[in-house]
Amino acid sequence: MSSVPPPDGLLQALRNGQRFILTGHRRPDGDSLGSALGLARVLRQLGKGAQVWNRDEMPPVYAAISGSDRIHVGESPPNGFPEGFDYSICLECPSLDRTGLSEHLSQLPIINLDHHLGNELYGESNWVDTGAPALGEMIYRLAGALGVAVDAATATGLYTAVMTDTGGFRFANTTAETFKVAAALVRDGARPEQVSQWVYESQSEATVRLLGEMLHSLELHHGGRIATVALLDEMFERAGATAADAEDLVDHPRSIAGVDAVALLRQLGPGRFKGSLRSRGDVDVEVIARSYGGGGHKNAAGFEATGAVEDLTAALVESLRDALG
Ligand SMILES: [Mn+2]
Repeated sequence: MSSVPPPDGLLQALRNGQRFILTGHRRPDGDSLGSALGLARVLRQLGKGAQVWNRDEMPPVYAAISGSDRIHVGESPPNGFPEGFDYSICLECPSLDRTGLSEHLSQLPIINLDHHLGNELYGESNWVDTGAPALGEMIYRLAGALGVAVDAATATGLYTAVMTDTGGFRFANTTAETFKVAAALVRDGARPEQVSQWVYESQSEATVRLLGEMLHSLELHHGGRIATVALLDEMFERAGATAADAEDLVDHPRSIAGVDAVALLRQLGPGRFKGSLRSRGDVDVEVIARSYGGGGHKNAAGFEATGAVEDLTAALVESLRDALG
């Protein structure tokens, strides 16, 4: 797929502006953080001021990326905003409200940089390349277009972005072009073993113990195509874990050969559960989540429900069986 080059208007805005505020989406991920911190460094190399501002705290695994300790976090603006800034740069946000900071950011002209389908082109300047595996890859090209040589710290941020958005170079968005960019970033100083250790091997002990608890509850249904798991209050207690430690555990049962759909019920209180559904390919779990008043995407959705865990599980297995056909 041929890539969309950065538009002239964007390059002009970045050259003309002196101080930039950069923000990503709520619940920041590796691509939004690595791209924002990378672009901030590129802008500083051009002699500009750049401040990253996110509505939500980042996951601690990204704390080692250079500059992450200087991100301004929360709803209230950093010092000097908006009068001391020329542009708001929104990264990885298909719509402005995904920042959680729309009212503040729209006080300045907006630059919109993204690779998601359905971007609403809400900026004064928009650069959206849906063929890019990660925004970090676009930022690398942008640095080149601005004539900035990427240093090791910048390369590390952008490598983190590309690695996480491709699931460690495993997802369908991983192309020959992705490896070319990754090779360039490694040449510029990113260290693959270091970044993968930060992202994939820096879990809390409580998370791994909670995984063990969850796997004890694993049951397979419908000829092994549906997996159900539960996380009950006593499991959190035994593992010494909190809700934050449970974040990505639902993805584990999907790694079983033959499993096409997963349901996790996580206890929120007496008789109250958060349901998380995951699926592969055409199996639509968003419809099921919506029937419980929740929502999400086709292959990843969630909801809240009350009842006994056994009854809720049985009902979900039935719905998933229908969805699988
Ligand atoms: Mn992304």
